Amino acid sequence: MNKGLEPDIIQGTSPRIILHLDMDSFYASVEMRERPELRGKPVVIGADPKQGKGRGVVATCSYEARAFGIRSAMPISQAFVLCPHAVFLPPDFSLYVKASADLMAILKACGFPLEQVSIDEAFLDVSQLGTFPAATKFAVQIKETILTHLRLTCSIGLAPTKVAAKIASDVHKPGGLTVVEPENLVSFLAPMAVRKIPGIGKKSETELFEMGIRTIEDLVTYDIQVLIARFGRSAIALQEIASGIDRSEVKERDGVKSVSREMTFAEDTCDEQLLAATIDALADDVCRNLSDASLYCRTVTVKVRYEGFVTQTKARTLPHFTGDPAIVRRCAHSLLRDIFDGRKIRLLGIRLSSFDTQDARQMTLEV
Ligand code: DCP
Ligand code: MG
Repeated sequence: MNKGLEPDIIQGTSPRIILHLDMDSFYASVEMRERPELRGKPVVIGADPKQGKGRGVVATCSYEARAFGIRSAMPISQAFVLCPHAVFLPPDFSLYVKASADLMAILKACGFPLEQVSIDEAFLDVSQLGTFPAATKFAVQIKETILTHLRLTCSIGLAPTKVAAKIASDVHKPGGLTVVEPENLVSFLAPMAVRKIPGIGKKSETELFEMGIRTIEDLVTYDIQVLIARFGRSAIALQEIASGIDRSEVKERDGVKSVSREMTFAEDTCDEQLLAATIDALADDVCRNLSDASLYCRTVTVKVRYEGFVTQTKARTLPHFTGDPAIVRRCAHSLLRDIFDGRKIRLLGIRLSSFDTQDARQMTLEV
């Protein structure tokens, strides 16, 4: 019994200090770095807006574009209506992968446990620094190093838990540094929208809203039995996280977790030739990204969005790591055949995941 309490006791005497760093408007900032004439302008990265007739989505946009209400994942046609004079650019994924690798190299060189969670964000466990003031000083230095070496800005959150650090890094974007000391943890979390908790998506958010739960504090005070009846045993962990209890550790793994490409058709289609040609183009495109990042993958996922936005995905794990477009094409065609039900398709996408580096693969081959 007592053994199980040990981590809490340790945590109580010497709190962990977790740093979460997230780059500001990442793809857009990298583009603005490469093309100084874009600085200060509304820049939107994503599908071609085609004078408002384009059908894809916004990947991201500069903060100048956000002032017009443009956001990630918004239809590009809507972005065009909000700010027709914005600079619209297609994503240059290899450029972003390179900037990401440069960023992670800087973070790795700091010598703390590092967990990369996406192309532009990472956790560092900086508990060794001992105090929050020391960690704050370190965070300021990291921001300066990134600005000097990469000419990019980032936002940082420091907190005793991963969840709180991640929420904190988002509070004062862009360029923010938000410190949540242990004594402020509960009051920091309390007024936040439940959606801020990683893992709570739109669907769970709606369900929680229906139960009258809007803020993290609402979640903390809600009857746990009712929560369990609705969400199962995971409700216990959820309520703990809301209360500031989050034992998850910074896991040392790095690298991009997936690369994907998707295409929205100009008109919904079930033309099998067009679908096949699109799969080929998407497969070639993602494989190019994979090779730019010196990676091989094992899992291929095909995403189909039908008219009316019903979306289906299917994944297959290959027997070997590959970067060969022909293999990815074959697998993607077969997955599409499995899920295609004859309805008109709005969007097709391919995602590659379960990566290995080329070095690791070569090592495997030598064995
Ligand atoms: N991204 C994307 N599609 C999305 C969300 C993000 O392609 N729906 C890409 C583009 C972003 C990058 O991932 O630049 C990082 O995502 P973030 O959520 O961190 O967004 P940004 O870095 O662009 O902006 P922020 O300053 O809010 O972090
Ligand atoms: Mg970011």
